[in-house]
Amino acid sequence: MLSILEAISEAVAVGDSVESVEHVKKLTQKALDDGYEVRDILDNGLIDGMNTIGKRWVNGDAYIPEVIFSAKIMNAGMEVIHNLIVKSDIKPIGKAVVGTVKGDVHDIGKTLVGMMLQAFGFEVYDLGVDIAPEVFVEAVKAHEVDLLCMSALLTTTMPQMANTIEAVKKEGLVVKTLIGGAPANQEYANSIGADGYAPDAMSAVDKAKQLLRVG
Ligand code: B1M
Repeated sequence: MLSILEAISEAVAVGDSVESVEHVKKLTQKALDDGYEVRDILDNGLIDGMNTIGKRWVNGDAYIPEVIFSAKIMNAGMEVIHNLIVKSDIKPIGKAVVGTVKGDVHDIGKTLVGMMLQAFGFEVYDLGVDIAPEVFVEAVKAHEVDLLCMSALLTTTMPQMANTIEAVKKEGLVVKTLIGGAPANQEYANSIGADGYAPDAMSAVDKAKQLLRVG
């Protein structure tokens, strides 16, 4: 018999109907009720399932609509976690803008980072995907945020993170920059002058708190 986390992972990876969305919501709620840590549910349940379907797609064993459907199912599970933590009434500890950089439409990891930041006490402005440097700059100014979070999933769009940091510096804005996404790493963050890098959504929360010296 599958453990609850394995069941969540499988529900995300092989989900193919509207029922799958409800199924993963129930399983996620049950895992929370059973006392599983949020990080565990994410890493060994929801994200594990997304990784499985991702690998199947890359190997030619799944089609794009299946990947997109899995993403929807994963987001449904995330919402359950998000609602629960937000209900715990944590006061905002900082303001952050999040977005996926110009030319890149991958939104799952970015959305996850935004949701987790919000869930753990940040006021979050999620700009969406394909965000140009000047749009990030305008959002930082408009919302007077402390933290600018950028996600890139393609090696070809990574340089947009550097361009955005350059644009922010050119404007003389006082804001910490945090980057992430599969092709990014600490070395790259250092090379483009980002203040921080995080490999996953939970680490992004830890890093954000560290950069802003809060929480
Ligand atoms: Co695309 N894709 N994709 N894709 N896709 C990848 C990224 C790829 C690695 C697959 C592969 O070929 N092996 C590859 C990139 C290769 C490269 O450049 N190195 C790739 C490619 C090539 C492409 C296209 C070019 C394919 C094509 O059209 N020929 C195209 C590009 C479109 C574009 O953006 N212009 C494309 C399109 C798509 C879909 C639309 C089908 C779909 C996206 C759907 C959506 O997002 N709504 C898609 C998907 C789903 C993937 C894979 C399978 C899964 C990505 C994902 O959502 N993972 C991916 C392969 C893979 O990664 N295994 C692949 C789950 C998510 C939770 O992880 O986003 O990595 P991730 O986020 C992680 C961490 O990276 C981190 O936290 C999250 C975990 O907690 N993180 C941060 C992310 N952002 C962060 C920010 C932070 C901190 C941490 O601080 C600010």
